[in-house]
Amino acid sequence: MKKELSSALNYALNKGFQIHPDAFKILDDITDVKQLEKIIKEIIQEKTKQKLFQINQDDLETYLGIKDDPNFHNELKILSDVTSKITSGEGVKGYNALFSSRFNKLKKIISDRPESKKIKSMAVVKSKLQKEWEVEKDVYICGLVDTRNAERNITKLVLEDPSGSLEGIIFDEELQKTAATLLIDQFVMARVGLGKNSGLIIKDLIFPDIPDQKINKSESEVYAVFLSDLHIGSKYFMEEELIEFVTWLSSPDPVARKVGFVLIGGDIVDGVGIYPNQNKELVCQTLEEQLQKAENLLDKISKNVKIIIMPGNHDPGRRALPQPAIPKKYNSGLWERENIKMVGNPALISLNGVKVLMFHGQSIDDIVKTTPGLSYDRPTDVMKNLLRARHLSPIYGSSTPIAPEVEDLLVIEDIPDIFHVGHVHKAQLDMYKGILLVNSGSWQKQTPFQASVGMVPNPGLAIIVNLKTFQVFHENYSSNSNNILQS
Ligand code: D5M
Ligand code: ZN
Ligand code: FE
Repeated sequence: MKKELSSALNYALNKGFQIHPDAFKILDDITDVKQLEKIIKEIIQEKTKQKLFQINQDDLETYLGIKDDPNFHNELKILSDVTSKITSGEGVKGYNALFSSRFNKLKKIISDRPESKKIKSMAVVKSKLQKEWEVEKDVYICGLVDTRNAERNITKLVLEDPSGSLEGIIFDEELQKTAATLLIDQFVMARVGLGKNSGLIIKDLIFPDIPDQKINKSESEVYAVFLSDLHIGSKYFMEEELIEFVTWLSSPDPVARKVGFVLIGGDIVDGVGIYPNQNKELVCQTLEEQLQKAENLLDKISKNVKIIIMPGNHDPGRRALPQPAIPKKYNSGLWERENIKMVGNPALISLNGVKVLMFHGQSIDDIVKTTPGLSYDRPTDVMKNLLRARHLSPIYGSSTPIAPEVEDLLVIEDIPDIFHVGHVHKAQLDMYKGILLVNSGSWQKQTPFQASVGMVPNPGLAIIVNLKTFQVFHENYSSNSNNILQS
């Protein structure tokens, strides 16, 4: 018997464990001493929890991934990826096309509502205004929000459709609160009536929103891990913790054994030249080095697990939304891996039939700036606003760059079962109309910039969802014990 094997055996015996002869044969074939010790320790740790004190062939086969669980099924489908749809439209004409595509797509979405039959164009309502139409006959208009102004005790709203724009006044207090959540350039429908002096009064605001629907679940038990904002290459990337998590993923832990998918929602690397003097905070100075490090890390994950990589604002490709997948020229290894799928931002994927909408979440920056009551501390509230607006990044011309695509690829056309966002480095969970909202936090410690603006991240949390039951788990690898998930 090899010396290492006999010491591993003694270790097991001392812990009160027996090793079955069939298990012994498998162990005898393992030549890597470190691996041998690790396997024994981890299996013992796990089986002690289960109060089972024999190591048998099955334990080793499961641990080593030799045995395939016949019920393990992890089917990945890419339902929609912007990468292939991106064109390079440019200039004002491009933006006209973008907004008209946005308007048309959202008008179609809202046409499921009965009120939509009474929608009149701005041009028609304008001509009616000139003729002083009957007050009791309210009509509906719909358009993109041009301006929103709260003045003393009224709110003024200008909406625009392809035929023109109209200003309406809101007097009702509750409705003014609803109007305060409207984002510039978002689509909304309004019930309007004629006020004094031929002005328009807005009496109701109707959002495209999410209708009641049935959520898809996986038939078999399989878990998905939600990650984002790794910032590999940054001095503040929590490399040790992420390696520890990835090691756990290949451990015999019963939850880990059922993980079939790992989703990475952007900012996988810290990038180069993203902010001033970034090079002083980088340990890998090139994109190639950063992505190589990412590849090495992901290589430790079992090839049975499907990994989806979507870019964020720190990753290479293009800055403006929608973003294509991280180009192959920076790292062909990731593109060539059988179990890795590179997608654009946003992307709609299906995991055993469960639809997941992945979006990095850059628009959150603009939304928290302009919407009263929203903050970086509650990103899932912002995510609810996006779902209500059925758009991932409504505000044009603020800090989130939007490309002049002919088709607006940021409209939420298909309703997901899970909405996965990152960017704000704050892990958080919530539900909205049956949709599970996941903000997957980060694996980067607080940066000096974040400290300077008082942003407190909760990094080092891996959110894990059982796709059969939608039960959520989390693995905590942060040094901060107060690092709890808020929901
Ligand atoms: O963004 C991480 C978080 O930090 C996100 O909530 C936005 C915020 N952030 C990042 N840069 C800025 C600037 N320049 N102003 C305001 N807020 C910022 P990340 O994409 O990981 O850098
Ligand atoms: Zn980030
Ligand atoms: Fe980001």
